Amino acid sequence: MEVERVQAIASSLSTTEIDSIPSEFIRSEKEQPALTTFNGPIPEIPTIDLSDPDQDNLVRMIANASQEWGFFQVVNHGIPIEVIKKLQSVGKEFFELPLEEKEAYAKPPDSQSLEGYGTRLQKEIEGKKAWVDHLFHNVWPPSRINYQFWPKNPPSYREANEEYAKCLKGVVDKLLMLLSLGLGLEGHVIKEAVGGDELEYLLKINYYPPCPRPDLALGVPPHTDMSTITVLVPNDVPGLQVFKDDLWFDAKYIPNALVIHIGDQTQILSNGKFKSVLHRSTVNKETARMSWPVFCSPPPEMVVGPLPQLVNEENPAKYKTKKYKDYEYCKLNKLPQ
Ligand SMILES: O=C(O)CCC(=O)C(=O)O
Repeated sequence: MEVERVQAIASSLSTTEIDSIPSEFIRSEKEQPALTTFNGPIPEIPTIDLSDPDQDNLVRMIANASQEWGFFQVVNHGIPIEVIKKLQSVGKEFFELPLEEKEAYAKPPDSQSLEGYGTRLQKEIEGKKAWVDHLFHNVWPPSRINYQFWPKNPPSYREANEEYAKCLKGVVDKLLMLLSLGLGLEGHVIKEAVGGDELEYLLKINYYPPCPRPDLALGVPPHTDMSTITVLVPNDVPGLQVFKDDLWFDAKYIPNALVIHIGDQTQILSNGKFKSVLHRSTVNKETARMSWPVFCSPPPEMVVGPLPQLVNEENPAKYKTKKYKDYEYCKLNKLPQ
């Protein structure tokens, strides 16, 4: 095993009476959620009704949210509630299996891909650990699926995930079209620039066990997503925070909404007009938090850079044009792009 699972650490602590956590999970004062979360009135983080028949209005709302926050939630997105509930229940069942059963899906030590059950994702800054375990596997396109990493238990895991992926495609296509229109381009431009129907959907399940000191630890540390967009389903335990104007704001839990993160590839394509949101997650003292982000990213060989239609002498390219796999390598290893 690469490192001890946080779920195992949490359950060993729950048998003691002491309210403490191992020091490698205690964040510096600059990062501790109790000291850095904004306490005043929270500005309205955009919630967008995706069933709005007025397309111009939708385009405007999504473009504004992507420019100002790089983050919004969508309601009336068309994915049936039962499909989302099944995705959540099979994921929860998997994380409630005994550790040894989950280890059968562990990410192989020398694997180049992110797929598998695991704990550490990126190089740790200042040696600090994140209070979270995860499972990653691709859900689309079929040619990129490796069922080796899809749990066989519960038996309905595969059906629930396939159903969700099928429904999600419609939402992602619509969002990419609206984002494209919001840049003043034809609706197909962004999707084509990130691989068209080869756009890859990587599902991650985050499992944040209850934490005796949620004031000191973080779930996922601050980061932007390297994807084009990320679509996230949370459980009902709040914890996602977004950074804006130098402050960390709690994103409120909206039942049945999908959370959308603008990722680095959209920031690059739009030459900085749309912003990739810096976000992090906090943890809860009593209850396990879970989330299901799907990172929609270009295929590894796809070359991505600022769209030529958006670059000119007054507005030169702000980012390099490079293969997505090279972008990903630098990001995961915290190397300059
Ligand atoms: O759990 C969350 O709400 C955020 C998860 C996240 O940002 C990630 O897994 O990259």
